[in-house]
Amino acid sequence: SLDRIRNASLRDKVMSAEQAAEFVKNGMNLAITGFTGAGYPKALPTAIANKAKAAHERGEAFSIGMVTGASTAPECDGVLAEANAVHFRSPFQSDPTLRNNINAGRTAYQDMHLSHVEQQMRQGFYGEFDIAIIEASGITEEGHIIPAMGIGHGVEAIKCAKHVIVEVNAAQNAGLEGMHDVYGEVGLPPHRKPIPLVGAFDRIGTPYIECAADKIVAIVLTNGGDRNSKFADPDDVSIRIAAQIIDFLDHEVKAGRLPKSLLPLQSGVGNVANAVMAGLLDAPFEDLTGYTEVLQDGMLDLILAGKMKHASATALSFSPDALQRFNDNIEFLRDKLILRPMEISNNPEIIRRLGIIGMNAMIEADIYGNVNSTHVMGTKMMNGIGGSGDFTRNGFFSFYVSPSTAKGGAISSIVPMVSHHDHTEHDVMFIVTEQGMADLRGKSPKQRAKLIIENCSHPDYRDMLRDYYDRALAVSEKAGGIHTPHILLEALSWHQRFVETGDMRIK
Ligand code: 0RQ
Repeated sequence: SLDRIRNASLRDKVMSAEQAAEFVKNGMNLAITGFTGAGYPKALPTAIANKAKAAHERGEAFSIGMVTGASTAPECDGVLAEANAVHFRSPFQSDPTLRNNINAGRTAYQDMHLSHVEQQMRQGFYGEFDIAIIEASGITEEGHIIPAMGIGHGVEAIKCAKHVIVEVNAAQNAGLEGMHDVYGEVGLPPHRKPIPLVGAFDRIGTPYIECAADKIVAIVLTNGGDRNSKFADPDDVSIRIAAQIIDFLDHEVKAGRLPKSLLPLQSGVGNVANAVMAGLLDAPFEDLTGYTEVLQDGMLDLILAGKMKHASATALSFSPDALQRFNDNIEFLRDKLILRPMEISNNPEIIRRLGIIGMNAMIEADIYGNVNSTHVMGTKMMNGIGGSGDFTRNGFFSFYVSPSTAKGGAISSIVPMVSHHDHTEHDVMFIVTEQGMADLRGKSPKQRAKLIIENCSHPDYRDMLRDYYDRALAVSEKAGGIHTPHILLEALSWHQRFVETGDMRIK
């Protein structure tokens, strides 16, 4: 697979992952590509993890700081976490071992909006980056890097790191070349200009990432697939959630408030998000478009079915079957898919301009429409906010979806007060569970509470929520402030009860 490196002089830099890992020293700060199981390095993390394990056996310290695009995979985050080799991690993860290290206090984790990552790297908020590790599908004659299934923060990683290690992965389809649109001119204030993207499918950059040859210290050849997890077939709950969103959008089209092609769609990760996309296959819309961060099976199938004209993302995250469909149809897809840096896919300026319809999953919402996407019972990190905030704050519509209960009914996803705030009542426009939908636009907190309790909560919890709300109204009236009624000492008691008894319901 040396022929993937078309620049002959760079072939001299090819070495084993173990040799390349020698550049990585204890305490270094690394920018490593990877976005929701796509575009992460396949070989170096294991080589670094082995170095860490050997050092730890000798009684020496060894750990790295690590900033990625988003989540990676067992052979990246997983192996490094397992070797206890990560002292700092940002901005999004979903690996069980790493999550345990974060929740056990072994890894410091900064969870933040993905649209902020590159500007904060550029500005030096993370300190200096010693090394960038980039997955590529090839290198051009000029020595430019052709990314693989995701770009994420790769452009900025190369710009700001002192040295670059490239993993050239021959398992990635060579036909990816040309699908990327690399725009790296966002810059820093006060010298910023408008980003010249006015349509979801505009091309504004180059199909490769420029990298000075002398920055590249090592190239490692790999031949392995991405994470490619399988999706569950949409279950009854996901199908009911999806159907309500589609009905609502259809209603808006019929009322003349949305075009028949809707507005560009963003969809979060997970089974419900995928079910919404699957539901759109049979919906009465035409020429749909996507402007999202992760593009999963559902959007791919909309494109292959001719329902969606084109889509833009920062990463392609497919199940094994969908990857096969992608590879089989890459010529057809070439002018229908664009991969961009996440600073562009998640850019507030563009999301606002295009009027994105954002759909993301949540852990819980409260009766006023505040949403928690990240923390279980207020303290335990799940994955992170990812790009959900970028799309919620700036989208034209922002939907939050969840089953109305979790853990077999022991947890209500609708609670008196969220145990952690990620998206505030000021941003969230729709809450949808399998029970129903609450349209929160143009509503006061008390109007919202009625809608969320009556439409979205599970019947097992509805009377408890009504009771809380009625008493909160009385208590807050006495206290002289009923704009957002609460009984402060009771507002989080449902979570406390779950922590103590394993159930939010009163026995
Ligand atoms: O746990 O796997 O142990 O059973 O959370 O829940 O219902 O399968 O839903 O996979 O869509 O995940 C918010 C975590 C939802 C995800 C979250 C438990 C539940 C289960 C998963 P188990 P589901 P999903 C694009 C946008 C933030 C980032 C984001 C997420 C597990 O969507 O990380 O949106 N979002 N990015 O049992 C306790 C509750 C719970 C709960 C669910 N109320 N209390 N546990 N669970 N609700 C992507 C990027 O930005 C990169």
